[in-house]
Amino acid sequence: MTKKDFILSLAQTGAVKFGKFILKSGIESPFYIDLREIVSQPHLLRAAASLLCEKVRELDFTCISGIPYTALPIATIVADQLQKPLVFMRKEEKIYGTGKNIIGSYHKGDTCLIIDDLITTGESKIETAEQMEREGLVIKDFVVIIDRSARGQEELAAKGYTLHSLIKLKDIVRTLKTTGYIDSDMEQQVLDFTAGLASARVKEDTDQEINPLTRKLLEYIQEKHSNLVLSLDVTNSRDFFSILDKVASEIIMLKTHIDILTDFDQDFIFRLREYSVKFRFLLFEDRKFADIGNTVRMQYRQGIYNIAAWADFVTLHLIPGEGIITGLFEGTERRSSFILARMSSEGNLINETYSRRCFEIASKYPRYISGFIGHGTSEDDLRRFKAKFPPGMLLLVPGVKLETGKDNLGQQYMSVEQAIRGGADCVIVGRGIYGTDNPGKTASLFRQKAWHEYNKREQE
Ligand code: 5BU
Repeated sequence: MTKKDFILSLAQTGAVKFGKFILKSGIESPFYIDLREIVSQPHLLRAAASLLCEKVRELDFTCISGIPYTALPIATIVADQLQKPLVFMRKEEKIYGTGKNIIGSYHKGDTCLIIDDLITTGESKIETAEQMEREGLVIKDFVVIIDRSARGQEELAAKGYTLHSLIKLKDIVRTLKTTGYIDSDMEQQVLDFTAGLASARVKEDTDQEINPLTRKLLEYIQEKHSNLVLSLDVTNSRDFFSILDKVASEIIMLKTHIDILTDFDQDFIFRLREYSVKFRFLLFEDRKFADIGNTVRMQYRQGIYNIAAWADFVTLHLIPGEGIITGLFEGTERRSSFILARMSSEGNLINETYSRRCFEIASKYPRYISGFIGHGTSEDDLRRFKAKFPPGMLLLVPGVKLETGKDNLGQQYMSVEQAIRGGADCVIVGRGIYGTDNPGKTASLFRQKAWHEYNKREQE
């Protein structure tokens, strides 16, 4: 099948449509492309694979991969036609961190060609390439059926990857216009739309409800020139306040695990509040609630710790579903939370789908949620994670030290610079500060490094 016939068939089967379509972002588009349909049309599937084979024949690769789901059956046919091994990444089960994520066999250092159906932005392609590289493959080239992106090729090139495409959006409209399938008005609308998207900057959502505690935290950051959250994980109040004395002026929030204290009493909370008022920092109990709404409500508002009475923020898992949010916060005043959208510990079970669901749910409760706890395998990985946040949400990164590394119980550390450059609004540091001989001086160093990077980032 020729490229022209292939384009016509795409329009005839409805894989490419023209009209008015509301995209996920809320923007109205004059066209819509969904190539999933071709997997059920044997002649199109074969045509796509043959055209791809011609395109990639001269490239240098030892194995082939298709990005699930649509590109996977296509890549299978290409691999068969070129007699090359097929490997592919698990889709929804991608475990952040380590884990065997590739199906099929290969040798470390093999070069893999990645096939996908579409490219809209280069972002998800880069993410896939980096994940495969972490598993030991070398990625040089991508080939897609349709390139409808404004800058995908440049974005990939900036990371050292080459994008090849069978068809560009303008080939589609040109072919369909010359064959009378669409008129010149529609052709122009599509071209204008893509040109507009290329230059459009994401609009700030000004109507958005700003969480008062988010605002307070941002004020403290500016006022104290600090993005530092101290995780003061010591087990007696004498050590606790002796360290706090030295670091209180450096931090904008104090993170506690209140249940590790061996001598907890009401006086402890009284003193804690005095410090937080005097030194202007917020209180953050890292309770990691994870039960049904009715239980977390009691855990939060009753019991000897009575967390709701003093903690500005708490952490929670969304594993029980949305009920945990209303259970915790309905009827409370000025209380907020951070959702665990990723964890810093090695081999944790959080995957991309889970993180994405956290973002979707959190976006419905801006009154009770200030942001997410997250971590990354690199600065870029963290940046891409944060790019998916709903507007106005903050990123706090634990597992931070001056240098990268690990402890012997699976904790993984990013450096302060990596965390802030990757988008952290605050870094959470525990042993990196309280475990040193001079916590005051170390806290000051962390604060200065983080603040320096934060300013550089915000000015870019
Ligand atoms: P560290 O001493 O800097 O490793 O302590 C980190 C703190 O952050 C500690 O209190 C953990 O319970 C907390 N933490 C974390 O390390 N990683 C996570 O993903 C989350 C919390 Br959530």
